[in-house]
Amino acid sequence: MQENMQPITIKPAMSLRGEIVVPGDKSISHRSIMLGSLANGTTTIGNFLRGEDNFSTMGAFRSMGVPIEDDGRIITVRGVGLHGLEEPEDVLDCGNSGTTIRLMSGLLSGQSFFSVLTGDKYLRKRPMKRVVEPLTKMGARIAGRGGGTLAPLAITGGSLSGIDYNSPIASAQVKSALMLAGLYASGETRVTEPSISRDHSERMFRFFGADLDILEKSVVVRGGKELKAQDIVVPGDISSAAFFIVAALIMPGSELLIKNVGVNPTRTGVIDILQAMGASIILQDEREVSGEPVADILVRHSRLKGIEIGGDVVPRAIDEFPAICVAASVAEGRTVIKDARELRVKETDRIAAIAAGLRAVGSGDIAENDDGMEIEGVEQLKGGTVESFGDHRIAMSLSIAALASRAELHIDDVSPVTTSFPGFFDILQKVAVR
Ligand code: SPQ
Repeated sequence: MQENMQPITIKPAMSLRGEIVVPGDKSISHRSIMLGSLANGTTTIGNFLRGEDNFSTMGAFRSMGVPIEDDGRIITVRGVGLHGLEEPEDVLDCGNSGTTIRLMSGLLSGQSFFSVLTGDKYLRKRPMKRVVEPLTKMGARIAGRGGGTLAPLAITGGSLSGIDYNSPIASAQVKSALMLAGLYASGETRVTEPSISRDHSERMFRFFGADLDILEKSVVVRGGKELKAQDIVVPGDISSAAFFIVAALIMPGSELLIKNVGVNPTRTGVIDILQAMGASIILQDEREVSGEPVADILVRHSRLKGIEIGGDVVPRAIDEFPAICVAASVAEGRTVIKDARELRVKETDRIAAIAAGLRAVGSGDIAENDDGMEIEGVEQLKGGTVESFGDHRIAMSLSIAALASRAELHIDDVSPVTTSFPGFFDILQKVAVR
């Protein structure tokens, strides 16, 4: 076994019952540190996600001279203004976080100093050309392994010019990298996507007073306008809630209330997909917090059926596919997932990883395609031994599959769970009825 691996054995449960709160949204937590650092004045962040990925972002800004304090409840960011970042003394370590490295590459391209971004062995395999190429068109000077396509990325900051970029993929990371570069560019920076990806950057740019237009599938940023510090409360992460939503749906007798979850329409694809499969999911007390829609989510056990999933809903549910695949593995009939090639370039190849995991626990027939997969549902999974492939979402998806299995399940390593969901196993323990 490798050092620091954390194996676990999970026993089946009868149902999930009770009320839970999931930690703050990972995407919004990243962006709150970034914009808080670039703003003038003091930003406070409540319900910040204290996950490894967000600590990577926090560490990077601290290394560039931004005072960031954490009193255990509120994060206080003493913004240094658009032009107040300092050259970091060392390489910036983004750990496992694609969001950190890609968004930072946009931001750092517009600074007046040199910086290097790197990450763990998984991040160093993930494609960076998607940000390096358009940033280079804006005038950025970025060198990296593989001809500038892989981290480490070395960035010589300088002056940038706005571009009109048609992104070939729906990616919030590409869009946000260009938006951050756009804050420093002359003229307008326009990004258009084939379908809309999560719009947390757009919402937060507006919240901090940036000069931007939000159009249907495009965003336009005009640089130079100073940002104003804000008090932010981060909603619960729907991507974290998704594991418990699926677990409650597939275990007879379950009824679970998940309080305070972000239900931004660019993130609720998982709810739409599961409802189309027959899920009982009800949004209660819908409200708005810090420019983001929030609700409580009531989930009851439901008999699910296989469906076809593809098109615009895919980017709206991209991180929830491992959990959706678990739901599909016990649904009646066949589920077909298309247009989801992006799953192949996440923390791991999530199509291959979840297919391997589900096969190992006795799923029905699974066919892997280039851009998705087909899953034949079975009555019940069997349990067994599986691998997480170093991916937090694979580890948590297989953990919920374990609850609904006939026999116990061994997972080789659940240490990656702290990337996005510290406390996951405590909550699981609290609501699982055995
Ligand atoms: O940050 P990272 O490692 O890329 O995290 C993931 C995840 O599962 O937590 C993807 F692996 O979420 C991305 C998401 O898939 C977070 C994100 C964001 O905050 O902007 C956008 C999505 O990625 P992309 O590539 O579609 O832009």
